[in-house]
Order: sequence, then C-alpha cells, then structure tokens
Amino acid sequence: MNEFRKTLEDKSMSYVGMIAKFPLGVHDLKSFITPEKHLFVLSHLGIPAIDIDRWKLKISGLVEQNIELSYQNLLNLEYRELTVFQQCSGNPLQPKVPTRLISNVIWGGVSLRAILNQLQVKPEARYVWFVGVDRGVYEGVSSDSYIKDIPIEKALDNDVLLAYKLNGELISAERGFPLRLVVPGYYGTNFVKWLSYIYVTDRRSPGLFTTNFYNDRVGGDDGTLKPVWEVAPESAIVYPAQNEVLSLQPQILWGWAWASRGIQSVDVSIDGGITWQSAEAEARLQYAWQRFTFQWTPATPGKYSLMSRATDCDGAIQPIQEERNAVYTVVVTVKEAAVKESKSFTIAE
Ligand SMILES: Nc1nc2c(c(=O)[nH]1)N[C@H]1C(S)=C(S)[C@@H](COP(=O)(O)O)O[C@H]1N2
Ligand SMILES: [Mo]
Repeated sequence: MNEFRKTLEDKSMSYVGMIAKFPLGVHDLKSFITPEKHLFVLSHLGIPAIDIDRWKLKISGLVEQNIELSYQNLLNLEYRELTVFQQCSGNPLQPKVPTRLISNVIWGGVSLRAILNQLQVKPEARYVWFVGVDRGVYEGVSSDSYIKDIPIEKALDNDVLLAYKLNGELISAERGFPLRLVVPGYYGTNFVKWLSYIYVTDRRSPGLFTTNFYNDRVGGDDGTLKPVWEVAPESAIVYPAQNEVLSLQPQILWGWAWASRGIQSVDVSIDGGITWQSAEAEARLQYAWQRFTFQWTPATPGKYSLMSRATDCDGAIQPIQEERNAVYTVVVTVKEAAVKESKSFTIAE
C-alpha cells in the first residue's frame, strides 16, 4: 500500500469538490436503458485528471504474482457487456432516507475474475480493496484516495467487471475514466471510479468509506455492522406521476423493480397500503431492473394513494417505511370525465 501511495503523490490532480447531479426524477425513467446524459453522477471528492499514458492498473496483495496493466493491455483482454441497474444508496449520513436514485445501463469491460485467476489468489484472501485516485475532504475528513472493499467470493464472481465503456461509449472523466469497477447487484457506492489499484487481502479496508460510512447497523444501536453491498428489494411507480390528475377510465400503472438477486413478484396497493394485489413483473435480463404493470380501473372519482412493493428472489419484502428501500407512494386524483365536461359547458355559457 505505501508504495502505491507514493505513486499517487506525483499524479497531476484537478479537483472540483463533491459532485451530485440528478438529471431525472423517478417518473422520467421511461426507457429500459437510461441514456448516459440522464444517469445521475455522484463523486464525494472530485474528479482527478488522469494522464492515460502514465496510468496503470496495479494488482497486488495475496496473489502469487503482482501485475501492472496499461490501458492498452486492458483493451486487449476479452471484452464483455452486462446490463446492470445502478442505484446510489443515498447520503451515508442519512442511510435510511430513500433517494430513488436509480438507473439501468450497459457496462462494458473485462472480467475481474479472469485477471485474478491468472494471478492466482492465495487461500488466505478474504476481501479485495479497490482504490480510486480521487482525493479530498468529505464531511470534514481528508482522504488521499477513495477505497471500497468487497468479499473475495464476490470478486471472483464471473460478472464483476473492470469497465471502460458505458452504453457502448468510453466512460467520461466524471464517470471514472479510464476504468471503474462494476459490481452487479451491489449499490453504486462500490462501483469505484478512476480505479488504479486492486489489493487482495485478508481484512476489510480501514478507510472512511468502508468504516464510518456505508455500514448499516442491523438489530438496534448495539447491533452488528452490515456493509452497504447487496441492493435490497425496491420498486417505484413511474406512471402515473406524483399529483397527476387522471380521468375515470382504465389505467395501466407501471414502474421498475430491482434487487441484488432479482425480483420474483411485485404487489400494488391503490388504497395507501390497506390492501395489495399482484402486478405483472417481467423476468430479469442479466442484472437489469424489471418492469411491472398493473391494470387499474378506478371505481369512483377521488384521491388515491398508489404504492408498489417488491419481493426479491430470497423472499425479502420491500419495507413500508424507515429504510432506504421503503415503499414509494404516488398520490393521484381521479376525476369523473363527464362531470368535467358538463362543468366546462357551464362556464362557456
Ligand atoms: N473513486 C470514486 N468512485 C466512486 C465514488 C467516489 O466518490 N469516488 N462515488 C460512488 C458513489 S456513492 C456512487 S452512487 C457511484 C455513482 O456513479 P455515477 O456517478 O457514474 O452514477 O460512484 C461510486 N464510485
Ligand atoms: Mo452513492
């Protein structure tokens, strides 16, 4: 690690501080693949300027053989693409507040497993750390890199990618050029941008983003810490939109549902969670989000609180409140079409 830190020192860096761009709200997420310009951007520390001719990906630690790969070396390795939902787990200072920062994109790059297998991981390995070269101050604490860790079993999963393309284009500076980690089914915080160093080890990383932040306390204040890794089951109604006024006629309510292991079913409530009915949920393609639809014929005019609740393939159910994946409620007003018409006649007279 120390030797690596030294190489960080002489890198030319330009920083703009924390970046958070949220171009679309949940009701705008109409396409299955989110265009790059509509995908949110989140960076805690800023954007490092990387000189691609000097950039290298280093891998060391509990492997039989260390390696340094240039950008060209990576481009020469077998390329694969995966469709993956991408969700920001939210502000780490308010881990139970839902943000609905969700999208679905196609990542392209090389398999981490293929590289690690060549280097031969030692049996003592338990975690892999991923180091991004961005540095700066976040929440009053100075970090000289952005480090995340994942369990070795996940790192050796065939679908973890070292990605250099997004929706078929090379990734941009703010998305982590030249290389970022993509861990399908994990929260976005683990998708380390500006990846420069991979370290195979027997322990968790002591950095700010794996200790103070991005750990959920499960089972009360003295409960154990659970890293923010697998994405919990969640869903959101895209149509109708918040506060929309609908006419009294059959409606096709729809939205997206997603979870680390995939969604097995989605239920919908039109009465604020008192009763639930099954929606139709599409099967999952790779690690994509899944569309659900529900045919709804409002019986009478009035206000309705619409909710969707997803159940993942392990049987975990989206909670109603007080979790980052809590149910999202859409309030709409249904108007009697005939009444509206006769009213406008009255005004015209
Ligand atoms: N190096 C680095 N990688 C990072 C971050 C960061 O601050 N530094 N932010 C993470 C967070 S919290 C999220 S949600 C995703 C966002 O990726 P995007 O901006 O491409 O949507 O990047 C992750 N990778
Ligand atoms: Mo995030």
